Amino acid sequence: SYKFWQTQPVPSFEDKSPQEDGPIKVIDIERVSKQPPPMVEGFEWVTMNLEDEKELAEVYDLLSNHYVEDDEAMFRFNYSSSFLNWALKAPGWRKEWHVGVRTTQSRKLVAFISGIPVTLRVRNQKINTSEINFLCIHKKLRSKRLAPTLIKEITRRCYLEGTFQAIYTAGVILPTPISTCRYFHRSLDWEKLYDVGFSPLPHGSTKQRQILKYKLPTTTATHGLRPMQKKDVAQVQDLLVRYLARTDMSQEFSQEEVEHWLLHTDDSPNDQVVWSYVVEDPASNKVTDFFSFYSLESTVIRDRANRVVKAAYLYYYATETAFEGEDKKLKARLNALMKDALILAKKANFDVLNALTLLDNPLFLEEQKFGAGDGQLHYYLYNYRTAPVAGGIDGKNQA
Ligand code: YNC
Ligand code: MG
Repeated sequence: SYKFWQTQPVPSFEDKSPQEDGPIKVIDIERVSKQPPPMVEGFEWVTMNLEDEKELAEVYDLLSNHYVEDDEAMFRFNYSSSFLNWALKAPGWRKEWHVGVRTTQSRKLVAFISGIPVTLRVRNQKINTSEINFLCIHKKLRSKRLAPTLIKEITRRCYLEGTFQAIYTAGVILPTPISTCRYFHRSLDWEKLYDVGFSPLPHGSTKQRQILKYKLPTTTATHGLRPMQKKDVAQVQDLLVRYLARTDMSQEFSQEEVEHWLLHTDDSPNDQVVWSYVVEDPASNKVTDFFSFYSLESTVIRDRANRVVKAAYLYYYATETAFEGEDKKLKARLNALMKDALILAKKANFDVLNALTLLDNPLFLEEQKFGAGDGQLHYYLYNYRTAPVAGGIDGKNQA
């Protein structure tokens, strides 16, 4: 019955599509509490300092043991420390939006929630938002209404900085999704996925036939395809912003953000988070296309051998063919690019490439042998009313 959510500035399930887009509630900063809400006896609020390796490792440990699992509790996301560095220290990040809860006695981190600043475009409006992610409560503290307290505290901290809207995703249904995507999976190492229980053997098929089905060429086919470099940032940003403008809702990227999200490198090169490639026309030196994917492993929970599923997630991409107004040409180009993305992900040793039903993905999912998963991802806005949207958002907030 959504005891907490019905008190929040979000549309209820019954609400009609609004006449006009805009905030649900006007916030007066003067009236926002300067104090956090009371914490349960024995626990305290903390601001995490993720520049400190030890504190980053504490967030990593909490999430790797207690974050999102599938419905059967077979797999759990294992966001790496370099992923957290990437996702939580995006341009404009604030330490106050990395909120933790510790036990007073032992100082153990038992809960976390985060936000990063994002300029969101909803149709033709640009909104200053906080992207909320990594809400996590230790398994022993579940169902004690701690989640609403964490949400209220991150809300207070956003309001204090003059950010009155937020975007977030969840696998669960809350009032009220503005968009819903489905997960699709493309096997790269079918046998491994079968062995760990991720992929079933379809009725009437054989292991050999499944392996053959997903076999890929060893080299890419697109002329002019190469890893993205810093010199490409301006062209990629221009292409991406134009490409995303075709959707109802997307992040509005600055050049600094494109560099961060597509070219991030961490101290340890073994922990690469994001892979980005461009297609450069050799005649004009123009970047005509790009695509990217990021790495997010899942722990196989009850596996004796402690294996992980090495998953790549399709991230942003764009192509000039999108502006030529020929659907067939766009479809063919995207299929060529995505086939190369699969080849490169396979080369980088990933077991599977995952994608959501957003952007132009429906144009290639089937042809590239992606299969529908059981997971859904619902998108939400906090304190903003708008009609349902077709998404151009990235789904990086996996849940
Ligand atoms: C969820 N995922 O409905 P009602 S996604 C939001 N997002 O409230 P309790 C959630 N709300 O129904 P538990 C939620 N899941 O009574 C549950 N809720 O109104 C609501 N799992 O609280 C739920 N991470 O503390 C109910 O539940 C209330 O102990 C119940 O804690 C929940 O990061 C949770 O899936 C999810 O760690 C923390 O189960 C816990 O079960 C857990 O009794 C594993 O809570 C990890 C997991 C969630 C990943 C994510 C996005 C979070 C968005 C939060 C909303 C942000 C709003 C915008 C704020 C900024 C505003 C500005 C400006
Ligand atoms: Mg709780």
